[in-house]
Amino acid sequence: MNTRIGVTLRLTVILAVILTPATISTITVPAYAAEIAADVTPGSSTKTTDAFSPNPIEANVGDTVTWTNRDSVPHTVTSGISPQPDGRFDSSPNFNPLLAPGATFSHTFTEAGEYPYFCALHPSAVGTVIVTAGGNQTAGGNQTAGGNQTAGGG
Ligand SMILES: [Cu+2]
Repeated sequence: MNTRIGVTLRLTVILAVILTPATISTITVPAYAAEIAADVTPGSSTKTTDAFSPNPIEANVGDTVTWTNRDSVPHTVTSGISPQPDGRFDSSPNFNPLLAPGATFSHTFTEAGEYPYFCALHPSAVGTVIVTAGGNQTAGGNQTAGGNQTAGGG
């Protein structure tokens, strides 16, 4: 009898913790995900860290980055430390399809971290996406407190 009551109380406490508004706002972070535009810049075939713009691209977990090829020749957006793809994202696996002039490539970042990438056709063209777990920033609630914003940097 006592054990059963104890279990019931414990479940109630657990449910109360799970259903608190703070927890819910953390879970729904992807609902505030942003769309971030980036460019493969004109003339990027002969560029290095200025081949992609902005560089670095700063995003929050859940955000989607869309690259547009603003150059007149094809390129790729390939994750990894140039020239070695790491398979995390790639506009052009095995160079197919190449990112033609005017074409776009999108990737949604679901984990915090630094994501180096490059053009597989022009390995000197490199960029970085920095993804932070700063989802609460957009939700607004914690923005004034500032705590989560700073913590997101690491
Ligand atoms: Cu290229």
